Amino acid sequence: MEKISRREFIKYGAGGLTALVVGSQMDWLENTAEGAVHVQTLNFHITDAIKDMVTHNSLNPAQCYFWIYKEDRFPPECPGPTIFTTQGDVVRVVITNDLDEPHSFFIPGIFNSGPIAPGQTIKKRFVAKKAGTFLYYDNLNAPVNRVMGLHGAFIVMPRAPRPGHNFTPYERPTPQVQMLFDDLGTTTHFPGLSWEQGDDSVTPHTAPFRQYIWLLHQASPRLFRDVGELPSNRIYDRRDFVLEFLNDSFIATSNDNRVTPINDQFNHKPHFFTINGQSGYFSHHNPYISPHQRVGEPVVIRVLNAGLWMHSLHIHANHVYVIAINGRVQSNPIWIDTFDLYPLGTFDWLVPFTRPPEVPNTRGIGFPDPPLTCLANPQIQGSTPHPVWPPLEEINLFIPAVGTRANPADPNSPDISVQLSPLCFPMHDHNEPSQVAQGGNYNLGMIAGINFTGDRTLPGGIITFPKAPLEHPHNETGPAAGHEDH
Ligand SMILES: [Cu+2]
Repeated sequence: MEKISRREFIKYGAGGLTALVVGSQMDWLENTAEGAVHVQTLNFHITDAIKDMVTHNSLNPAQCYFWIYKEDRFPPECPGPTIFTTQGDVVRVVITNDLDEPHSFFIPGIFNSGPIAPGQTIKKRFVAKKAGTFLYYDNLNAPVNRVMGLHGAFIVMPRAPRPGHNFTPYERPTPQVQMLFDDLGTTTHFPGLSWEQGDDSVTPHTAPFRQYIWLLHQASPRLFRDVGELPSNRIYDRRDFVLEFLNDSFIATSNDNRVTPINDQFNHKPHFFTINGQSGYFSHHNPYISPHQRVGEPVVIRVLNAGLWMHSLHIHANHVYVIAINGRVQSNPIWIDTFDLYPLGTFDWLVPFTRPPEVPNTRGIGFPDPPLTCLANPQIQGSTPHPVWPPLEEINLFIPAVGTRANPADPNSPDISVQLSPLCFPMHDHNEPSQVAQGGNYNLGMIAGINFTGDRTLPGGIITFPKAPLEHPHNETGPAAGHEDH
């Protein structure tokens, strides 16, 4: 029987929306995974699915076949749901293998299901004995089963902070990482909140324990399809898989109708680069991927690489502290804006959410100092010299001007002005091929962002930047590539 017959169809990726909390309910759970489902047992089926990738539309079919961990309570998606738990909690798993070859569920240093035969269901329990950032994945026929999509993030929070100290993400932080978290919200360098502090008195409210998962992956539609279409008694050679994924000869894929013949075929290399299963616009604008916080609201970003390519993530607006690499809490948490991640690796970033450093302050970059004063802007009537922060001139700017119509001759056509608020900064991968999809443009690749929605460190109190009104849904301005309705 061809396994392809029972595949499920993924139309809209959830992109980090699918979070599960297992075990005891600790304080940190309250908001860290908003919308998360709280369960006592994980119910997984190992199955397959077809997914619309970022360039998919009626002119350019771009779908990809995956093997996935499908949790009973969620729609199918690659990666599997993010699982949050607390150190010491017992996690129960019920896993059924619906595919034609053995599969497994493996968390390094924590749990190994061993091979689960086709059609078999296993019931097991294990203890989440270490706090940290882990990949769960299928470690059989490595790396084929993992790269085909059988992976997800497993996050273990510590049960308590060290006595007399703030929470960190770890049971035994180094003194340096502990000091960093103790300094958040208590020093002039880091005014605002600590990591574990929320604030319900502001709108929108600020969650405690702000944390984000960036699970990186690469997808090859033709290679994954070929693996899926093998007869049920055969297993894809893992050496061939790696060689083809990394070294298949160059192919220019394009659906540009000025080129004949149109080459919309894929080779065995990856053509799609995803964060939590999303690319481009859809990851950059996903509130579960790109942090939206005010200055003074630090967040942790946990980054994992489930694929076979290395990535080098460059974040803007803030330098970040690398607080753990591959589970090792750092004794010298370096302050950087770009960091490499190799296959199966993880790192944790602390994003302090200080004032963006391009803002000129009396002492230089990033400090909560009095901002410098700029001259009057001759292009703005009535402009007078004013402090450069908060950036009122920028966030009150609309491009093009308010009242600009999509069709200038039709006063009823949509107003296409966009407010420059909140302040959005990009995160992109310096491994350049991952910036595109299908040989396409930059905005379809492995990107995310960081958004400044206000400032809680100003002498005059907390301000929240206006949210740009969405007056014109995309269907008024013509079809967008990808994710269109069928
Ligand atoms: Cu860069």
